Amino acid sequence: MDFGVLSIFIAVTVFAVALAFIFGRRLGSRSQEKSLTQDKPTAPVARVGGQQAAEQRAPDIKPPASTGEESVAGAAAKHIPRFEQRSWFSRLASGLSKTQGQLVRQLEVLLLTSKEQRASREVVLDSMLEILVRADVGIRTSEMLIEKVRTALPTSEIASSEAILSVLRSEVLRILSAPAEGSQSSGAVHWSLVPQATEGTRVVLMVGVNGVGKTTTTGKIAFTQRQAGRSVIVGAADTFRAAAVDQLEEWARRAGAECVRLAEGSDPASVAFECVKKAVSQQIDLCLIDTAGRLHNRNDLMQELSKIRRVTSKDVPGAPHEVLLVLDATTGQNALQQARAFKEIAGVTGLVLTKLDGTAKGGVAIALAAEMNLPIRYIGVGESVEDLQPFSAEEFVDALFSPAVSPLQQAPALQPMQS
Ligand SMILES: Nc1nc2c(ncn2[C@@H]2O[C@H](COP(=O)(O)OP(=O)(O)OP(=O)(O)O)[C@@H](O)[C@H]2O)c(=O)[nH]1
Ligand SMILES: [Mg+2]
Repeated sequence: MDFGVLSIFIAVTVFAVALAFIFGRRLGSRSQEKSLTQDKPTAPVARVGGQQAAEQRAPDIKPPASTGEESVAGAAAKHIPRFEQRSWFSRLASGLSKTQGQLVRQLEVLLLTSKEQRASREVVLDSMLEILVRADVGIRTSEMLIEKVRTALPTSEIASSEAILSVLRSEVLRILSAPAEGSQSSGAVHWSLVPQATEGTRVVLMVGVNGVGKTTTTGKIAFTQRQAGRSVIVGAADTFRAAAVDQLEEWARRAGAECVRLAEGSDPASVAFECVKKAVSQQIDLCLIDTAGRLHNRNDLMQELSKIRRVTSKDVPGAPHEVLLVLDATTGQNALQQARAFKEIAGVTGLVLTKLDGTAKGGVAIALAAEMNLPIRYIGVGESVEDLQPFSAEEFVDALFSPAVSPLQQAPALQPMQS
């Protein structure tokens, strides 16, 4: 009997504990659900608010537009960044921010402290020279700039930093504009990718050392020219690496341009020849030939470029109309040595300066314009298609000497929000 009562008591107790446990859990999850539901309205508001705030800060920065092509793209597509909208000046200013910090901001600080300390003009000019050289403006060009400032300064003391920077600014603008103006006034081939009705196909050869951005630049030019409604054909004359050909082919596919390729290891001159021939027969506006990277001190490789140049003129007299030397701005003064060698052997007519976004050595643009007398045709400030633009000396100087680039301008493009 006792045992029976005890059993019933234990059974009832276990049942009650089980019920309490089940109800407890239900209540717990309900209150959790409730608190989540209560939290819900705040979460999207915070996100939307964040986005709105970001849009107010940087109205020209938008999430990258979806191309819808990602699934089709192969391995080569990984090297091709997505199209992203932002104003060019914002990209340029942001891309030049490191050089600006190394050059203009340093000069501002120097001039400010020198004025406070009433430093003598010669001491200040020496320090200015040092800053210019450190920003890769090059010793010769830096000395020339300092001489201009010395002449323009009437007093022995530093009176106005604005006046000094203004002298520098206009002198840098003059230097950067001079080669382009010179090439036009001397009757040399005008830089225009737009052929006149009578001009026929324009042939442009892309040259440079390894990894400077030749293929990317070829692809970007093809892309933007196609967007502008011109017909474009590209030639993959880097026949050493299959990957290089694939990379260009992918760019051409995206741009809507034909790509001429031959078997791996073919003579690069044959590719150039075939490409120009096809361009002429199909009356294509622009024929861009991408070549393999080569060391400027390797004579055999440099001679190969001469051969490529020669064959392009067989079907188009006067071709190539432009030989663009692509230079990586991060290499600083080394870019000058490359420019000297390529100018002499490959008949370079213009420069493309890439990767300005990754360096404080952007002052090399000034040295190149001053010492090489070659016009800068394009500059690259990032990997996106829109980060390569025709060079404008005015814009470059405006961006370089503009007030400090705010963190907002430097902010990376917004990524699409996670859902
Ligand atoms: N940050 C930045 N990267 C760039 C720029 N231009 C090109 N690049 C990158 O530089 C790398 C090399 O570019 P490529 O176009 O393959 O260079 P290449 O001169 O064809 O190289 P080789 O054919 O091997 O000689 C790629 O990752 C590009 O995305 C630029 O303006 N800024
Ligand atoms: Mg390449």
